[in-house]
Amino acid sequence: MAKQWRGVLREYADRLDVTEATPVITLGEGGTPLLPAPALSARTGANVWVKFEGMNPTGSFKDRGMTMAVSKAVEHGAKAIICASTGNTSASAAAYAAHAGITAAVLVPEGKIAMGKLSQAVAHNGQLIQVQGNFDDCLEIARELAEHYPVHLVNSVNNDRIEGQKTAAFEIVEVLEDAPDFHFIPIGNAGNYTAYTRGFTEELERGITTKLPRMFGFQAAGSAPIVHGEVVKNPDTIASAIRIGNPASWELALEARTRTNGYFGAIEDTKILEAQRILSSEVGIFVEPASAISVAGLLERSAAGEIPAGSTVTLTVTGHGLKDPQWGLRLEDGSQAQPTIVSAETSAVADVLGLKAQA
Ligand code: AN7
Repeated sequence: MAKQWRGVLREYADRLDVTEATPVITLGEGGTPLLPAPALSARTGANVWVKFEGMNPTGSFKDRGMTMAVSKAVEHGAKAIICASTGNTSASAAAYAAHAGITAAVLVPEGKIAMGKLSQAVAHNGQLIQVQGNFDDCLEIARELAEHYPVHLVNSVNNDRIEGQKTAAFEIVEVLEDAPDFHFIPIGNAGNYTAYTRGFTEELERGITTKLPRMFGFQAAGSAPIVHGEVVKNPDTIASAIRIGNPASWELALEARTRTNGYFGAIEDTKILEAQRILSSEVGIFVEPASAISVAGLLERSAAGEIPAGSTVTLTVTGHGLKDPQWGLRLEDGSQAQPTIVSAETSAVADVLGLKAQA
């Protein structure tokens, strides 16, 4: 029988705080493809690879951290977990809690999370609470609840989440057989930026790699507290996953940028949507808007002359496009795609396609 990927806790048991006493709560996360992106290489002159994290069981990278956080929560006897979320964390928390047979309470900003993610949280029987506030308000409440009530916090302020997420860097190194020169990644709370930096650092310390990648992180222009160095009170962007004004891992991210000679940039929503379309139409990978910011960041930095030809570049795209499918139907001029309707005749379809019958 072909070998089945066993999830990140089992695959990387020697690199994580997993013991005999840890119940492994897994949905088979990790082991996602690192795909060459010839169209992006052609556009930039770099050697570009995409880490497609939408291939995780709930469709985002959050599963890597959630298998760790929920397994450790259960190890410590937790019967209920709680998180604040812009959507993906809630989907993942609800799924892993369901698998573990415990309760997940999820706090999301009212009306500000994508339909697919809302659907997942409900489908997995999460206790979904829509808060009349933004993500930052939700996180504050979740922290206070975890402090004063018997619920275990699984946001990325919980180090178990960062630990699980660092495994994506291990997987990249396994494929490339070294670290890349540059790694591009979206930033919301900066947990994942921190996690990849930790993963790449551990690989360097083990002597597996020869360098640290320069860690390039991107926030949406209307929601760019780290880039501008101040909390954003009312963050605004179509990339709802990263609509975060006061990132939880801010300090860790600053430290990681310094250590990797990294960069933080802000990207306008129109550029995010353009990059999403380039990735879906030229590479064949459909991601949600927040994830496309990695691609937009690369195109922007490349145009600025900051990415030397021949550099090895990896991009993390964090969540699947099916989470928030409305953006795929939006055409470049902002209008909605209208399907062409024809009668049920071969010749009618051929006419629309501009095909001429062969002689
Ligand atoms: C697709 O689900 O914060 O910088 O509550 O869903 O580690 O926060 C999501 C974040 C990037 C940013 N891409 O990662 C949540 C949440 C996608 C995301 C990020 C998120 P961090």
